[in-house]
Amino acid sequence: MAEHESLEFGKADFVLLDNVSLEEFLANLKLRFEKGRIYSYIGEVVVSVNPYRAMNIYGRDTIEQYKGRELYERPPHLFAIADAAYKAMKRRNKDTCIVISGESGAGKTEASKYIMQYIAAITNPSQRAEVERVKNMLLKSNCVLEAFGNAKTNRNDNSSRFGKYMDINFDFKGDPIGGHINNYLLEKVGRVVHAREEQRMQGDESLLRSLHIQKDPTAYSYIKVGVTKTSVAMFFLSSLIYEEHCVLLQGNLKFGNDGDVTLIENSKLVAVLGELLSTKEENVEKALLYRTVATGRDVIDKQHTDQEASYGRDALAKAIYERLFCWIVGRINDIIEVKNYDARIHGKNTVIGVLDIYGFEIFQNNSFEQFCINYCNEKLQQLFIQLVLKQEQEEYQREGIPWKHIDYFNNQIIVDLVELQHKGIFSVLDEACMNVGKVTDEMFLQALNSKLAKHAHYTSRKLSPTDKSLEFDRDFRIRHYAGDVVYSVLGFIDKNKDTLFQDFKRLLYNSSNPVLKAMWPEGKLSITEVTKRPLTAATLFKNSMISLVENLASKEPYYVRCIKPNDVKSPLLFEYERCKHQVEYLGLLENVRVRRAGFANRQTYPRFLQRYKMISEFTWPNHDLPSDREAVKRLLQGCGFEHDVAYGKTKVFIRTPRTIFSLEEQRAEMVQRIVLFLQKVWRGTI
Ligand code: AOV
Ligand code: MG
Repeated sequence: MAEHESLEFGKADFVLLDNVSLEEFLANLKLRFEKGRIYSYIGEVVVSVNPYRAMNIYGRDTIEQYKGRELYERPPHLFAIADAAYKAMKRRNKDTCIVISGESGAGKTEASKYIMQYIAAITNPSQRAEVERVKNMLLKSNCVLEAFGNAKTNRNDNSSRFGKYMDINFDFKGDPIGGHINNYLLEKVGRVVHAREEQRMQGDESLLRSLHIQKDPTAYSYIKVGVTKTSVAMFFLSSLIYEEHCVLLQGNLKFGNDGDVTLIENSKLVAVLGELLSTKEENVEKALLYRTVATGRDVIDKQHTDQEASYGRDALAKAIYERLFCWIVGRINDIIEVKNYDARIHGKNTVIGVLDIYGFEIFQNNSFEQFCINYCNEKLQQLFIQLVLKQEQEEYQREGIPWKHIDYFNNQIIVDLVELQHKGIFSVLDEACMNVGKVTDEMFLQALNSKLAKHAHYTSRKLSPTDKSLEFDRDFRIRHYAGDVVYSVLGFIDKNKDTLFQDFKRLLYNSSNPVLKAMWPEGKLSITEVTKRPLTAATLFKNSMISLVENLASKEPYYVRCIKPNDVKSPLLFEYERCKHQVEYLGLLENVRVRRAGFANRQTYPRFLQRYKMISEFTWPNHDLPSDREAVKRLLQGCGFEHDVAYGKTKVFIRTPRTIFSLEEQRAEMVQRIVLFLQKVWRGTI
C-alpha cells in the first residue's frame, strides 16, 4: 500500500473521509499536520498547511519520485500538481495554470517557488544551453522581485506587496523557452523599510548583474549605475515617509514656512536628491515647492503650502518606487520573453501560468490597499467557484447525469458590490474623484452610505448606529467571503487619484540618467499639453483583475489552497478555530462534496472512441452500433468499468482516475501490438 494510503497519517484525499463534516475534515487536517504531512488532496486540488519549519521534502530525490507519475501514485505534494499541470500541457497541448490562494502568510509564495523549481528540474533532459539559460532567468527573477516587492508586515515577515502572474512558455518538446511576468498593484504605502531590506538590496545588485539586465557593456554601466542610484533614491525617498524606519534618514526632508513663503527646512538634502536623481539641485527645489499651472494662456508658478509640499514629496517617493519596480519587471521580461519562435517550424508554444498574489488581509487599520487586495481575493474565490463548484454541477445537469445540487456560498454578490458599473464602491469612489470641487473622504463615505444602504454586505456607523466598533465619518465594513473587514476611508480619494504633480514628471524626464528619464515618458508634455485625466488606481486595478481572471479561465486550472495554522508562526500549533474559519471560507467542504459525488474525467463520445477504440473488438477499427454513445458503453462494459462511469447526453463521465489510467495502459499495449503488426506487414512477413 502506498504511504499516502496508510491511515496512520490520516486520509491523503479528503474525498475518502467517512463523513463529510467540518469536524472530520479538521480532524484529518490536524492529524496530517501533526504527522508532518502538510499536503493533502481534494481530488486534484492540493490543500497545504504552512509548516513554519524547514521540511526535507523538496530535494532532488523527492523530485525524482514525482516525475511523470500520476497524481494518486505518490503522497500528496505540490510536485504532483506541478507534474499534472505539466503533463496536461504536454500530452494534450493545453495551456494550464496553477492558482495559489490563501490568506497572508499561508505559504503561497513559498509554494510558487517550489512549483517553479520542480518544473525547472524535470525539464530539459538534454541540457540544451539556451533552455538552461531561460530556466535560470525564470528562477532568479523571483529573488529580484522579492527584494524589491516584498516587505515585513505583521502577518508575514516576507509578505508579497505585489501580485505576480508568471507565464512559462514551452516548446513542443516540453522545455521552457521563455516566460512573461505580469505584476499587479504594488502596495506602496504599507511597505515598511527595514535595514534587513537594505541588506537584501545589496545582495541583489549582484543578482541583477548575473541576470544580465544589460548585456551590452557600454549600456550596462549606465544601467547599473541607474539601478544602484535609483534604488538608493528609492530607499531614501521611501524613508522620508516612514521616518521611524529610515536608514538614511539623518535629516529628513521637512517643510516649513516663513510668512507666506514655503521653505525646505533641511535644504542640504535637496543637493543629495539632485545628485541621486541626476538633475540640478535648483530644479528639485523648484519641483518640491512650486506647481506650474496654466491659467488660460498664461503659465504661472504657484507656490505649494507646506502641506501640499509634503504631499508632493510622499507622492514622488511612492511613484519612484512603483515605476522602478515596473521598470525592473519590464527588464526581466525583455530577457525572458520568447524570441524567434516560429510555431510553423517548432509546433505550438504552450504555457503554464503560475499565480502568486497577495493573500486576504485584515490589519488593525485597513485602507485602500487592503480594500484592493481583498477585492482581488474575492475575484479569485469567484473563479474557483465558477470552475470548481458551479460549472461542474451545471455540466452534470446539462448532461442529464443524476445529481443532487450542493449548496455553497457564492461571493459574486461581494464582487459586484466592489466592481459593478455605476453602483459598486469603485464607481462611487471614481465619481468622487472626478468631481471638480473638493470632495473629502467623508463625503465619499456619505455617498457610499446612500448608494449601498440596503446592501447585505455593506454597513457603516450611520447605517448601524449602535455598532460602536465603527467610527462615524470614517469607517465602513464589508462582509467579505473570508470575514468582516473594517476599512477607514481616510486617504481613499488621494490614493485613488494617485496624482503626482506634473512638475515631478517633468523633473525626472529631464534627468540626465537615461533610465530615470525612460520611466517618466509623460514628463515630455508641456503644461499646456496635459489634458487627459489618467485612469484612477481603482479602475486600473479593476481592469487588471478582470483580464487576469479571463486569462486564468482560458487555461486548464490547477489549485493550491493554502492554510495558515496559527498567527504566531509556530510549527507545532494547529489553532482549531483559525483553521476551521479558513476551511469554511475557502469552500473546501463544498469542494469535497462536489468532488465526491462527481467524476474525475469526462470526454465526448467521439473523442473517447478516437483514443480508446483499439482496446475493444466492438469498436476496432470501426463500430456498427447505432451511436457512439452505445459503442462507448459496449467498450466500457467489455473492460469491466461499468460501475465507475455514467453516460451523459454528449459525454461519458468517469468517476476515478484509476479507470482512465487503466484505459491508458491498455491503449499503450494495443498501440504497441498494432505497430508491430504493421511493421510485419510492411516487411512482407505476413
Ligand atoms: P504568503 O505568500 O501566502 O503570504 P509565504 O509563502 O511568504 O506566505 O510564507 C510565509 C512564511 O511561512 C515563509 O516566509 C516561511 O517562513 C513559511 N513557510 C511557508 N511555506 C513553507 C514551507 N513549505 N516550508 C517551510 N516554511 C514555509 V502574503 O505574500 O503575505 O499573502 O502578501
Ligand atoms: Mg506571498
